[in-house]
Amino acid sequence: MSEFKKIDEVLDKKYVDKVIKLRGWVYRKRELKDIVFLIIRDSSNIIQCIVKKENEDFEKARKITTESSLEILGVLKEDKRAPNGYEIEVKKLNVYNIAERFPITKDQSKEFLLDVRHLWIRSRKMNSVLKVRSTVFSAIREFFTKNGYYEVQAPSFTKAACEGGATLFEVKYFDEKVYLTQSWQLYAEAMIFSLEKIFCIAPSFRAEKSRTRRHLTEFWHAECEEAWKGNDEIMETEEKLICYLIKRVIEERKKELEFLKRDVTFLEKIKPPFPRIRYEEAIDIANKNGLNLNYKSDLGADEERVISNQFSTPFFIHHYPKELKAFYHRPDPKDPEHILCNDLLAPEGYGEIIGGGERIWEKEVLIQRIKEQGLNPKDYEWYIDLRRYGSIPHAGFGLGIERFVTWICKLPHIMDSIPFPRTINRFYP
Ligand code: NSS
Repeated sequence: MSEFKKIDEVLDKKYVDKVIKLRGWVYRKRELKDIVFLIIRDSSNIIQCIVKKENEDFEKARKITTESSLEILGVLKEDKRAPNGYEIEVKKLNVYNIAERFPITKDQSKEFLLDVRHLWIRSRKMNSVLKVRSTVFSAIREFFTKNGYYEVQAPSFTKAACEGGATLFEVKYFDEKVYLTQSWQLYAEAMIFSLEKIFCIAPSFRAEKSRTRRHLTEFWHAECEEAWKGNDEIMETEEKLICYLIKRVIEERKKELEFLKRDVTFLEKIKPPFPRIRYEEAIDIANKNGLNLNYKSDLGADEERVISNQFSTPFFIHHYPKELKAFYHRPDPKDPEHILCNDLLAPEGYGEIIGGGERIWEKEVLIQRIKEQGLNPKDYEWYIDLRRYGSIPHAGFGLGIERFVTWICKLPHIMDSIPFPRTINRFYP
């Protein structure tokens, strides 16, 4: 066991008047004639430390700058005026590095904070978001493994589009041209013939030219594929996953949600089943709220915001017109102009967080849909093969992890939900 404690651990009556050792960084510093106040941060929290003039390290403390790294030995005291109600009277101070003038001061522009992202991730806001994000990743794994799914991986270099050619990133692959994957899905559909219930957490890449609050060019995708399921049943899995993630985030990260000023009681009220509305009903809701759409209109960020503002729980939109979605979605045999697909939208204006549905499992229908979408069946030979050898009904979905984290933390922009965001004009640092 390390002799050093974490700040969160010592914010406790049982350590009052005890000698403790901490290490971390200087979050703020204030100096009076006879006393230096240092607010120290570590990964867990912040605490006020005081160094008095009679301390032999007083001069050292005066030279300390914001973000300097140090370790201290001191005695914990209760003090109502201090942040978190405790402070440490420093007895000994050891400095690792006196930081140069830290470029981040109050009231910096969003653009500047993105330029110095490697430093901004130390902020308390980013610290809280990253902890929520960490919980979301582990909760996704918990959910799927507890429910009998195998974790598998798919390649990132691919030869054909899954989600439309417009957002493919080309990569020179020796003398060939390949693309960065948009989704594991086509490979997942092959793997269910071996494992039946599978999931994956991996980055997906999309050359998104749209500058919206919800598009990244590299995002983390939690995807699931399952044999023997249809659209209705996969929606059930999606809502169970989302409820599980909300529950785990509230259990583990209430403090962080509160720091981010997220209304936790709003999240606590979310319960399955989620409302399921047909695409046409979604269009009607949009039109009642000031838009002017028709029954073939695509729903982008703006339209989804209007619709999702009318809900206080996540909800599904299903049965989109077949022209609006990727080739692999299964047309409803009772209504072939519409497909057995679903988008799960977060409320409060956030919009789509999951896209999923039932896959075409009949070979002829698949070839026809590939052609209708202007794609070449030759590029999908191995995928069509899956309909030749023991084809079965199956369904799946993909959750955009940053979209989910953005909503659960109620962040204004998707870039706040990932440590180093990638967008059309942002790939540094
Ligand atoms: O295009 S999707 O709606 N669907 C698929 O990729 C399916 N092949 C998934 C599957 O069934 N296995 O994307 C799924 C989700 C979508 O709902 C968003 O939450 C997220 O992936 N997504 C994104 N997040 C951030 N940035 C971008 N550009 C982005 N595109 C999709």
